[in-house]
Amino acid sequence: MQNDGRPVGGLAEVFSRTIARRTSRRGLLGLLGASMVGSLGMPLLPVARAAEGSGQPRKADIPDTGDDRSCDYWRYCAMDGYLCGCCGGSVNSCPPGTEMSPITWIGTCENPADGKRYVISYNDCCGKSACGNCFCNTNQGDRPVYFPAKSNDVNWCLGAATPIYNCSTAIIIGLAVE
Ligand code: ABN
Repeated sequence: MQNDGRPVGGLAEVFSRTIARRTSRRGLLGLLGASMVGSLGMPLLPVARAAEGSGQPRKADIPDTGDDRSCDYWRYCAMDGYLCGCCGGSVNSCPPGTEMSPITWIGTCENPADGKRYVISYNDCCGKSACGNCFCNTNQGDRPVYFPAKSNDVNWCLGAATPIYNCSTAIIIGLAVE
């Protein structure tokens, strides 16, 4: 078949002409927009449902009390290290220039604000020499270092890119299941 002197495949031409006749440009844009909005929402749905169904509170809903730069703060019940909040980081984050250890020691601490027990992960921050501020050694549930899996006296930076220990965080993992 010829079109303006250019050859066009027969079946392809019939197909594209049919599509062109049946759709408007606005309609196509609408369809494209709807599919983009739909695909954005899709990955969120299972995540939202998982959080709802797990029985775990959302982090933002956990009540809090106390000074997270003081060793008395409830999340530090099983701490052994320098508080990252006194070292340029925070209770949840490492100081600039350090990286969080991917392996960690966990403890279970009671939150005085709601009387519930939470699993706390004491991730070390690694890559700068020991901070030296706010040393905290509460050790609840700690066992001698010859039980490495139950001891907090371990440099978890040994599992990071650099073994140099700087400070420790105390991150809420979730409600403890007794
Ligand atoms: N997990 C805190 C720590 C770091 C280095 C040595 C002992 C304990």
